Amino acid sequence: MSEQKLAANEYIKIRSNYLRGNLAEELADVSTGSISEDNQQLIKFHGSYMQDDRDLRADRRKHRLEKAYSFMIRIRVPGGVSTPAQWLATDELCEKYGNHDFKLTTRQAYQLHGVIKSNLKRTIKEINQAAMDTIAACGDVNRNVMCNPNPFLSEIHAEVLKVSQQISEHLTPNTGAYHEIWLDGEKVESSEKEEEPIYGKTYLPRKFKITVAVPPSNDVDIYANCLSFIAIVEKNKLVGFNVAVGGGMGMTHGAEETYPRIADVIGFCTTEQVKQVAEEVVKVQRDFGCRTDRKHARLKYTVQDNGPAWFLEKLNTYLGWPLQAVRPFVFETNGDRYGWVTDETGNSHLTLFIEGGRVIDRPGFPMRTGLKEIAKIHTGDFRLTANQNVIIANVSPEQRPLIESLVEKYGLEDGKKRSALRLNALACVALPTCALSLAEAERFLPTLITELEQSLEEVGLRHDAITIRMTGCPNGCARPYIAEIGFVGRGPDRYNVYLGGGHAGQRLSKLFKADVPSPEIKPLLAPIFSRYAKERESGEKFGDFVIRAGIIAATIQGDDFHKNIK
Ligand code: SRM
Ligand code: SF4
Repeated sequence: MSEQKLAANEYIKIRSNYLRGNLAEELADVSTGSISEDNQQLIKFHGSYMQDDRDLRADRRKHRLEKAYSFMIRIRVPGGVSTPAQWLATDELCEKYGNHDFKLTTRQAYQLHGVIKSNLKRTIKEINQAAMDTIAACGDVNRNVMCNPNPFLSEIHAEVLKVSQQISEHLTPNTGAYHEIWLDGEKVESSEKEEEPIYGKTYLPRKFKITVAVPPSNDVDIYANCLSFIAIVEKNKLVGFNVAVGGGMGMTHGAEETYPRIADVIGFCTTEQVKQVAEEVVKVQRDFGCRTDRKHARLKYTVQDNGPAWFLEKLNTYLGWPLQAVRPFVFETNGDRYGWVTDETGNSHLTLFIEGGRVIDRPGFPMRTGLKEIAKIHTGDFRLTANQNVIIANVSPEQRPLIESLVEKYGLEDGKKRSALRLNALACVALPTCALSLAEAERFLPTLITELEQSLEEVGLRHDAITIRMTGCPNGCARPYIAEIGFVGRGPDRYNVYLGGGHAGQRLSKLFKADVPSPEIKPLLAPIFSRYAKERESGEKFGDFVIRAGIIAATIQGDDFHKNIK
C-alpha cells in the first residue's frame, strides 16, 4: 500500500469494527434528526444516506431551524426481479414512512426518500420482513448487481438472471453489523470472530458495480460498470460470458484527471467460472485500487493507470488460470422495448414507461395506485429496468385481460403516446433530495423534452429513438456520458451539453457546449436536429451522425474525454 496518507474514509472503515461504528447508539438519540459525519459514511454500507430537503433549506436557515433531515433508503433488487408482494411492501412503506412515492433507480433498485431518523430502523426491519434487504446497496462494496431484465428469451434469461443473483449473494458483505443494528440480531462479542473473506477490514477503496447482459440488448449499460459479464449464446445455448472491466461515469467539473470511462472487454469465461472471476476482480481492486484519493479510487482508474493488459495478467494470476479469448458479440440498443410482448411459453410481458422512475400518484394520473392494484392480482413478477421503467412480467393468458383493464383504468403508459425521445430519456434524482446536485434533473428533463419534441416534430423526427440523459451534477447517476445527448448540471438552470455517445451505450460523448442556460438548450440543438433529418445516412444514429458531420469529435477512451473541445 502507498505510504501516502490514506483517504479519511479508510480510517472510518478501520475504526468501524466491520461497519458498526456507534450507529446503533446514534439512532437511539432523539435530540437530533441527524447522525455524525463518520456514521453518515458508515450508514451507506447499510443502504441509506442522510439527506435534507433542499427546497426547505433557506427557509429553515432563516428561522434558525435544524435542516429538514431525513434518510434515503435503497433497497437491493438483484437482477431487477421483484415479486408483487415486494412491490406492495415498497408501496406501503413509502406511504407509511416516506414521501408517499418511490423511485425505480438506474440500477434496478427501489429507493424510498424522506424517512426520518426515528422511523429508519423500523423501515429497514419491515423491508427485511418483505424478503428484501438494503445491505451493500451503497458503500465501498459491490452494489446491486444488474441483469438484463428481458424475460422474452425465457430460458436463457432465467440462467443469466441466476448468475447475477449468485454473484450478488457471493459478494454480499459477511459482517453481522447489519443484523445487529437493524434486525436486533445477536451481538458479536468481539470482531476477532468475524471476518470478511473477500473484502477484508477496509472493504474496497470505493463503490463497485457489476452487471450481466444478454446481447443485443445493452439496457444495463455494461460499458459504464466496473465489471460486466456479457452472455455468449451459441446455437441457442448459453456457453459463457465475455468479461469487461473498468467502466464508470463519475467526474468532477474542472478536474481533468477525473473522467468517465468505457469498460474494456478483456476475455471470456464459462458460466461455472463467473463467481470466481467476480471475486478475483474484486480482490485485484481491493489490493491495487487507490486508497489515498477517493476521486481516483474506482476500478476504472486502476485499469486506466496500469492498462487493460496488466489487469488481465493480474486477474489471471489471481484466478490461477487464464481467461479465454473474447468471443464475438453485438449490442444494438440500451433502451427499453415498450408495450406487450408474448414469449414462446405463451406468457406476456408489459413494459411500462415510468417517467424519471418516480412511482407517484399525481392529480389526474394515479400511477402508483394503478401499479398497486396490478400488484394485488399479478401472479408473475415485476422487473425493474436500468432505464427506470418496469416490466409487468410473466402474465398468463388468463390474467392478461385483467391486467389490461387495470392499465386502461389507471391510464398507465405503454409508450404508444410518447415520442421516441421521451421513451429513451433518463434523469437522475437531483433536487430536492440529492446533496450533491448543482441543478435540477428529474424535475426538469420532462419539460425540456417537451420543448425539444417541438423541434424534432418540425423536422419529422418524432419517432426516431435518440438517447437523452440528464444529471444534476457530474457524478453521472443517469449515465449521461454514454447518451447521444447528455446534460450535466453546472449550477442552477445551467448545463454542460454533451453529444456523440453511442446509441447502444458503447461510446462516450464529448462536451459540445459548457454552462448553457436552460432556455438556450432548444435553440442550440434545433439546427443539429434539422441537419440530422436532412443529412443522415440510412439507419444512421444521431450520436454517429454528429461525429461524422464534424459537429463534435469522437471520444475514443475516457482519458481523451476532455480533449479536442470545440
Ligand atoms: Fe449515484 C452518488 C443517486 C446510479 C454515480 N447517487 C449518489 C447519491 C447517493 C448522492 C450522494 O452521494 O449524496 C445520489 C442520491 C440521490 C437521491 O436523493 O436519491 C445518487 N445514483 C443515484 C440513483 C438513485 C439515480 C437515479 O435517479 O436512479 C441511482 C441509484 C442506483 C442504485 O440503485 O444503486 C444512481 N450513480 C448511479 C450511476 C449509474 C449506474 O450505476 O449505472 C452512477 C454512474 C456509474 C458509476 O458509478 O461510475 C452513479 N452516484 C454516482 C457518483 C460518482 C461516483 C464516481 O465514481 O465518481 C456519486 C458520488 C460519489 O460516489 O461520491 C453518486
Ligand atoms: Fe445527485 Fe449528481 Fe447523482 Fe444526480 S448525478 S443523483 S445530482 S449525485
